Amino acid sequence: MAPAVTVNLVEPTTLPHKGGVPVGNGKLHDSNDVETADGKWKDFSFHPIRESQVARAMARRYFNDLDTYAESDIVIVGAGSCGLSTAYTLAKARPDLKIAIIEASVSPGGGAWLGGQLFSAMVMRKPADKFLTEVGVPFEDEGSYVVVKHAALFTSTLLSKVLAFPNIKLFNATSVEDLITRRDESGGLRIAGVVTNWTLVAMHHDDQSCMDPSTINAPVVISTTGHDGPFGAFSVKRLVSMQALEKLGGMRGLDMNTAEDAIVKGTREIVPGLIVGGMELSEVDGANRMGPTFGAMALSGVKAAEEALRVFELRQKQNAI
Ligand code: AHZ
Repeated sequence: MAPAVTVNLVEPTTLPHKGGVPVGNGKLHDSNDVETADGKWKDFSFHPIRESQVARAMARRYFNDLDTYAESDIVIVGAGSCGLSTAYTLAKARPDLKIAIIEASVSPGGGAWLGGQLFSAMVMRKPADKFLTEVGVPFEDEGSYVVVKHAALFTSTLLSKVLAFPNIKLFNATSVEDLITRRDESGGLRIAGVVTNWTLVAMHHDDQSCMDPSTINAPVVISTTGHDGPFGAFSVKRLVSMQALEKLGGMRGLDMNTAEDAIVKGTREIVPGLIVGGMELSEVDGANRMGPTFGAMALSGVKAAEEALRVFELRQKQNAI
């Protein structure tokens, strides 16, 4: 007969945000800790677990997060270099705000895992080095620009900081499929949240029916979905199709000097409730692309956070109804 599995139940505590679910206290057994196993791996075993504990540990937290963030303060669409820089700046400035990041891909980071082409190093022109110092990413100083030895070091460091904020939830493998809209008394359009679906579901709308989406209400949405492509420039293309923008300017050819300044300076609220940053903005303004220099993505994120906080109280009041 198989030996009975004995399960150690741990003292419940709660997650930092409201309505938290119980989590373990993280204490290890002293009998088979990794330190004491040194040289005695034959006797080593993991603490016992029942499969349902694993399933519940994941499901309970995920559904609690869906519940908690169904009303968010700010939604960031896209977790590329601009979206992650926005999230870091916002969460640090306003730990009281609930910030949801929706990322279509399983892996957050967008195009920032490589520097350019398939090269490793990431180049940022000054003064974007200030953002690297703030986040704790080491770099080589080359005078007017700095070089991070691997783009993945930038993205993994920034991502780890972003995910550590208790007021941020990243929903990856989740796509924004539409925008929630409201009309004010004079008929003006305002963005009031996002319509979401699991990306794998979103990819099968053509061959499966009855796969309606879900929603997140928020007074401010920040869209950073990159330049046009299968998933890119999502929100601004939707603004055109709902006739809230007449047309897109279309991203222009590469000019590093012009492009980076234009993206940072132009990061703004395009329609009430929707701020656009990063390369998505190049499609609205007809700005140049900059290719493999990433300073504008970091500082557009900083500007997007500033713009969001500038309009937040007003949009929150308008969104109360
Ligand atoms: O998966 C996309 C990527 O991670 C995500 N995304 C796109 N559409 C989405 C949707 N719902 C949820 N509907 C969506 N997520 O958005 C992220 C965009 O990241 P990115 O790296 O493509 O854009 P960015 O603006 O943060 O950085 C652009 C980097 C570039 S492109 C460029 C050039 O072509 O010249 N130069 C630079 C520095």
